[in-house]
Amino acid sequence: MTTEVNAHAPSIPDTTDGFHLVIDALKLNGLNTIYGLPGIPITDLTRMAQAAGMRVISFRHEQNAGNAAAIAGYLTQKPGVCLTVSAPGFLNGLSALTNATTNCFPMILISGSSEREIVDLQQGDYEEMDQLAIAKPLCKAAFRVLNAEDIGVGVARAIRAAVSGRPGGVYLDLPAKLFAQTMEMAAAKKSLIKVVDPAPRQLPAHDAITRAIDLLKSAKRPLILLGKGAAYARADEAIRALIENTGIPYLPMSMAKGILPDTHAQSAAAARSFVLPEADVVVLIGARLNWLLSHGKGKTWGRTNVNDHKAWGSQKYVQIDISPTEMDSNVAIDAPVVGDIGSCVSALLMSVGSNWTKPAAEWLDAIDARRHKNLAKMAEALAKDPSPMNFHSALNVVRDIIKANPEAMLVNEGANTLDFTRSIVDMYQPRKRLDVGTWGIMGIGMGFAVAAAVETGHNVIAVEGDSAFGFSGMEVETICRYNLPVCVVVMNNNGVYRGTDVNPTGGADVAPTVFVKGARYEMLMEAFGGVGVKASTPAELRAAMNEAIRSRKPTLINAIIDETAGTESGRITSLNPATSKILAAEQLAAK
Ligand code: FYN
Ligand code: ADP
Ligand code: MG
Repeated sequence: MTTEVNAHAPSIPDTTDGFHLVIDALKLNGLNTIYGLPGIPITDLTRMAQAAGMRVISFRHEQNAGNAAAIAGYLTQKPGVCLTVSAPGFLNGLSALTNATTNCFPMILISGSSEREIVDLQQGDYEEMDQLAIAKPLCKAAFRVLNAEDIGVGVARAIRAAVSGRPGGVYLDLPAKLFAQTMEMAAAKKSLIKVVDPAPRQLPAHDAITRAIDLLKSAKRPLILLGKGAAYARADEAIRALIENTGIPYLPMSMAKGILPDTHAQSAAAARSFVLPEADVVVLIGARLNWLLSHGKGKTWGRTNVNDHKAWGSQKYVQIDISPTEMDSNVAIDAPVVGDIGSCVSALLMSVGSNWTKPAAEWLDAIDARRHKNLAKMAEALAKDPSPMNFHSALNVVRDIIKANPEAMLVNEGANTLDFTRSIVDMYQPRKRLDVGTWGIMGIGMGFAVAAAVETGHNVIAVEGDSAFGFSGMEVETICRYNLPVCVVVMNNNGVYRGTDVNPTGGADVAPTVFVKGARYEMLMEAFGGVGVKASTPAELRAAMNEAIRSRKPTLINAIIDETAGTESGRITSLNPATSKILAAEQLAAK
């Protein structure tokens, strides 16, 4: 049984209903945008939300709406709201909710659900599913509201759970019956909660700061590692001051690029594989020692030989994080600093003062040498103009465009497309680079692009592998429908990783990694009234991108890349068991 209410039905004076209470509760807390997809039982909720002045952005698939909500949360520090129908719509939104939780993005997935009485007895309701139970292990918190008078509390709890402490995804289950429940207006108003201080500052303990400073003073080869938690925290000025006042080199994780401009003299990004094993004290700021940092172990950190000076335990860590249980999750953390990044970095900064002894020239010079070597190598690769284009020659254009338009948002996914873009395209401002994050998820592209445009109003450039684009490509209709300034660049090399695999049996099916050759992705955008361009040279790509930035029209550029360009899994080939086996066999054969 479901309840659909006519949005235009006359309401009884001095009463309100569940629909309006949900809307009022969200608006009261400054949540004025919904990313979603209408259907039973929330169609009228989307209509009424729009009628009440909320921005309702409708998608073609809930996963993309969910990804939009998640990145809206990252960009605004307010939970992004995704609204879906029951069971299948809910499940479609769930991967985005889980990804948000993994990445520490605050979002609330609100799903309508079928009738509890029927679902719990498994009597076969329309879209029957125990959504709350399914969501629980996949997000930070999950709540259900059964009575209209509890909507205020439900929304307040969802907001606090999403943004306080370590941010994450929250599920809010709203059964269909709730929406039609009525309440007397005065009581209804009183039941709503405007959340005061939803993400309270968490000050670090004084002794934690002293311990961290003492360790840092003992360092000969210190390094600061910035993660996306640091970008999220919006402590840009304090972080910059800490880095510049101490003179310590820093390495940005992918989405932390731009907190300081990538061209900053202290950036060690181009000397990554040198600084990680060589540093003796590493300060992690909003970055976890997960797979992206090889868990603080192994070759990446120089730990190959237990007898050398870089053996286990010789590298020391300061970790700044809001989550106390993050400490020691992979290696021992010698100086944990638990608190919000703004407060922690400011406290460190006070102790650093103005006459901190800069790291030894020997350390800085060694980094500079490695950095300049890599920069020169990069410059050489970028200067080439092969035909067809390769990743370098195409991304060199994107690099120039971002340099000229540093306020533009850059969305990036794929394998080679992701890895090459990360190292080739310099970022100049914080929170401009939005990518696959902690999970290496594909499919965030168009959802992130829509939300980046909606939340910031800036031009959005989405650099997409041809495979990655396929996961959310239908949302180009959404981009056209809302006339968003999004320029999608599809790096088209005819397949997953590359387009050259062949079916070893000689059968009619192409290899699993190969797509239709010569696909006309640009026509997808044209189908909905946007601009489509096929670009086979850097000059064509540059002209099309410049025009997209100028016109702010929805644009898709099909950038034709050499189909032999690209390696299996980009720079993370070693994580692919089959490939590493083949590589090992090849290496053995070569010996
Ligand atoms: C970096 N580098 C540069 C520059 N920036 N050289 C010149 N100029 C510039 N500006 C160098 C850097 O020193 C490295 O060389 C190399 O380029 C790569 O740098 P990057 O990208 O920072 O480092 P790396 O090794 O790729 O980083 C590891 C990683 C990253 C795991 C953090 O790969 C990552 O975020 N991966 C996500 C992958 C993913 O999720 N894929 C989606 C699934 S794909 P050296 O120092 O010489 O090593 C499914 O198949
Ligand atoms: P990256 O992938 O860029 O290394 P991670 O997602 O691994 O970044 O790490 C982000 C970290 O930042 C998480 O451990 C999270 O708890 C932390 N974090 C997020 N927001 C804040 C904040 N405001 N203050 C302190 N720590 C935060
Ligand atoms: Mg490809």
